[in-house]
Amino acid sequence: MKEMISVSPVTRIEGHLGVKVETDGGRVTSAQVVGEMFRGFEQILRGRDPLDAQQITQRICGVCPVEHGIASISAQDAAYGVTPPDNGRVVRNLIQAANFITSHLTHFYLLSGLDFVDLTQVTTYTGRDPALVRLRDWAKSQLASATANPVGPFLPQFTAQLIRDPALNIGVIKHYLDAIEIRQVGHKLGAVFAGKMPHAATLVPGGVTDQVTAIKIAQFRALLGRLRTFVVESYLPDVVAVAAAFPDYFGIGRGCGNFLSYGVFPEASGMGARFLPAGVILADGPGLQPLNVEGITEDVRYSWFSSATGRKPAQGETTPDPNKTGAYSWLKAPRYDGQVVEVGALARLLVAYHDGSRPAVRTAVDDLLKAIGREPKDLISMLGRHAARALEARLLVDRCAEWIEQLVPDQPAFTDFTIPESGAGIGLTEAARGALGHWIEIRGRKISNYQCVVPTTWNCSPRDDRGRPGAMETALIGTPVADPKQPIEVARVIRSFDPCLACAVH
Ligand code: NFE
Ligand code: MG
Repeated sequence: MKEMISVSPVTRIEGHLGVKVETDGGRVTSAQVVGEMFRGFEQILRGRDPLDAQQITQRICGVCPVEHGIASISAQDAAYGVTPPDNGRVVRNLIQAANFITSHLTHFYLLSGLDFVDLTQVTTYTGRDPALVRLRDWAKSQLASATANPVGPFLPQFTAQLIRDPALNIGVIKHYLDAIEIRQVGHKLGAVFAGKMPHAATLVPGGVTDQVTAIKIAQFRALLGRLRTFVVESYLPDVVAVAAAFPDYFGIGRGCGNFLSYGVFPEASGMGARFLPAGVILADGPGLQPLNVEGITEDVRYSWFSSATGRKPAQGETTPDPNKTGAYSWLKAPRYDGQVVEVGALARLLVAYHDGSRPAVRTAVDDLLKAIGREPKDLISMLGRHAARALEARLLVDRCAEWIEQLVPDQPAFTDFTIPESGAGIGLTEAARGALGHWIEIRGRKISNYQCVVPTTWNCSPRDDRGRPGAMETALIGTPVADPKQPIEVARVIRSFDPCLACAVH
């Protein structure tokens, strides 16, 4: 029997997302992923001073502002022909890595956690952990009051099989509460060199405006240690345990099998070798291929834009048309060599794994696969995306400990530059959610065009000009749905991408 299921709005994500799926015989046969609002940052930037760009684009999002700032200043570095000194490059990496780690643990516990844990078990908690005791007493009082919306923001939730092992369940709930505190530590870590978080004040072309001092290095080390303890002792083990509790989800939400990464965290002067490398893997291709920036285009046939379709971002246009016939989303449809690709931590990890030149990544992936008794191909799944984020957080807490020792106190972190009369630049980096690119064009020392191609635009894109569904639309196809009124399986696949629609529609 065919059923239409609409999940709109999708909660516990960032931004305005609606998902419609059709099922037949209890499985999804087609999906429409809808970006439900328009924002217009690319219009706002036109005619402005280029140095406004890294501050304005950071306001695209409160979750990944640093990455928009880095993409913007990298595009400007290229347009101005300026190279940050090593201190500037390393400080940028540290601010960006702090944002990745904070974002990943926030996503697993605060956004996705309630898809797995059974909160009602807290009401029978008999232990002495003060945070759990407070939660228990509060939950009991809420449930006793039996209002229409009991125990928000935790309930109501879709009825589903949740974690069955009571010890694991209460342990993950405890870490959910810890994560609320720990993400403050993550923001403080970023703010050591960003001046403030979430929107970094110190990011500029040529490096950073902050000064590297011995005191800041010591502050960073101390905060990193706290974050590291949580990632190593709670986050990664919880993801492994949750994966063991929901083994079916290694076979659900597999998606298109095409992956793209721009690479991130340059470890040599200029934008040279990146800790996580750039590359493309196509399911029916010869394996890992080098990234060709010229392969990136954006289609708009099914998007509410009247501007030209199939453009490369450097020539991109953004003209909204809310009445366009046949369109169903405010996202454009980015494609690589005409192919649908998935971006994100899983793409970065697979590219780095196949690249083979990063022993730390290979060892971390192999150790994880051994711990969960899986093969690399199993990572291409709903659970694989969660595992990739946790592994990346683990790799980054260790790498940050090495980067911080590379800073030289009281040495410059900024190289001066002049803004040319006209010019252009591309800034390619990775945000927590995947490949992020900014394209800037300057005429008369003002921004004449600015185009952003954003991770969730890749992942949540609508159909392209040839009618092929986007990465999340593809991943939803085949998903089993036991009860159309409680489509938890669909929600779990959606959240495995960690979508941010605020970014995607920019
Ligand atoms: Ni608004 Fe973002 C990240 C970017 S996702 S969170 O990570 O860029 O599209
Ligand atoms: Mg754009």
